[in-house]
Amino acid sequence: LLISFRQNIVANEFCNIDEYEETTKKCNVQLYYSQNRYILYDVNPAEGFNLRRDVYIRTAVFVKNIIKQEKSVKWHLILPPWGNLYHWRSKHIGFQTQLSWSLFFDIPSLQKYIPVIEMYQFLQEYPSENNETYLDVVYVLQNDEEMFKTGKFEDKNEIIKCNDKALQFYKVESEKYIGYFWGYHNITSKAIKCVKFHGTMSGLKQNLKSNAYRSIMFDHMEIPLHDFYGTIEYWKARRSMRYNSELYNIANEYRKSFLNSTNEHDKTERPDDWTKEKGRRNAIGGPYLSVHLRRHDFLVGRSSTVPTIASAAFQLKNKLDKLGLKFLFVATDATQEEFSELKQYLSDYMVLKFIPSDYILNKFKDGGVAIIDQIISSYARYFIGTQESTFTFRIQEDREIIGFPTKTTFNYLCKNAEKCNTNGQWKIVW
Ligand code: GFB
Repeated sequence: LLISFRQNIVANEFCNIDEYEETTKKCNVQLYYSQNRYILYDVNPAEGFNLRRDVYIRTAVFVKNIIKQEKSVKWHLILPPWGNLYHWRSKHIGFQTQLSWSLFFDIPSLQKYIPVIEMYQFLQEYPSENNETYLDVVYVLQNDEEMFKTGKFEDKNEIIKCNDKALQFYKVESEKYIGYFWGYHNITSKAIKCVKFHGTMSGLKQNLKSNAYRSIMFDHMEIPLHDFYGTIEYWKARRSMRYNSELYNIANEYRKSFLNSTNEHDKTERPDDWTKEKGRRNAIGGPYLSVHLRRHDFLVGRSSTVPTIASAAFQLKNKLDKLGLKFLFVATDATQEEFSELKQYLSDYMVLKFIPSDYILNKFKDGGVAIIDQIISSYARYFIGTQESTFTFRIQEDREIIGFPTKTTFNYLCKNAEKCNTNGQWKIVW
């Protein structure tokens, strides 16, 4: 049946021009009897943890739409292992590569939004040949530099000749390309296609070709934008990103022990199941102010908005006094010297930061410690963030979900103590 069908399809609806082979006059597609289809993706190596979390949301909403539109096959999204991130600098805990999503997130919660699978599970269930997993195709998405030069932007999804020198994938034999593939040496691809892309996620639908490909990978998935940012669907995907329950437990223990904060007291109790959670604005939060004090590369890259430690201390002191609070929780990537300097300026207050035990750091790595900082910050009575930091944005989203009044959330440190122009308020939609 497969053979006769393949012979009969010549440049018909199943056969796109790039799959039609002139020599054989046949369509170079394979039909699969299994209904499972797998979407994989990776992100530009330079991007940080919290932008990657946003790329997941874009992709998850895309997959949700595909599932609704194409019901004849079973779509799965493969969670790209975490690793090699520029900001994950703790050296003594070994390599921070190929970390599974379950270390940071609650997989059953993610699965209540779309069918997701960890990479190691995909490698177990996907057919392999000689212990090698062959993806059917990798689309390497690229920005259209011309549009950035001219400033004329229009949607584009065009297969172009790959610039082999810039390409991170190498042909080793016919229908076999090797590349980084999250550090897995046993993953290869049968085809690599370079795509000049501009537009939103839904523009990728035409690349899926579920009748031809069973596994489709998109590299540089940060390039397609949200179809609609901040919609109910966006927030559903965001709400499904509950953290690993152990990270909540560590953060809750810290809140209770050092900040006199519990969910019962603070009116921040939530159902275990995110789909049962309802919109509200009456969360009170623990009796502390929290700040995300972003330093490090922001001191150079964002010098026009990042305050000095002295100025940050001044702004925080004002707010602590206004709110009548004595406790300040600091989430920060500041050096110990910078933190000590801040404490000196604020010696009349209890200034705290979370210091992980060796056990916690070894187990949950820099990514897990960052999430613990984010959780503690998200339960504070009042939060002040750093402008333009995606780390701050994720805390604000968590506070929106928990149910705080917006005025306690969308606040930023300014370069100087005067009021400054800050980003918009991305309020939750239920
Ligand atoms: O997550 P991220 O992309 O947020 O990068 P931005 C910041 C990383 O630094 C976090 C660490 O993922 C953490 O590893 N970090 C920052 C922190 N603040 C804290 C904190 O309060 N606590 C802990 N534990 N860790 C992006 C950069 O940063 O900004 C890009 O990733 C680029 O490279 C862009 O520079 C402008 O959005 O703040």
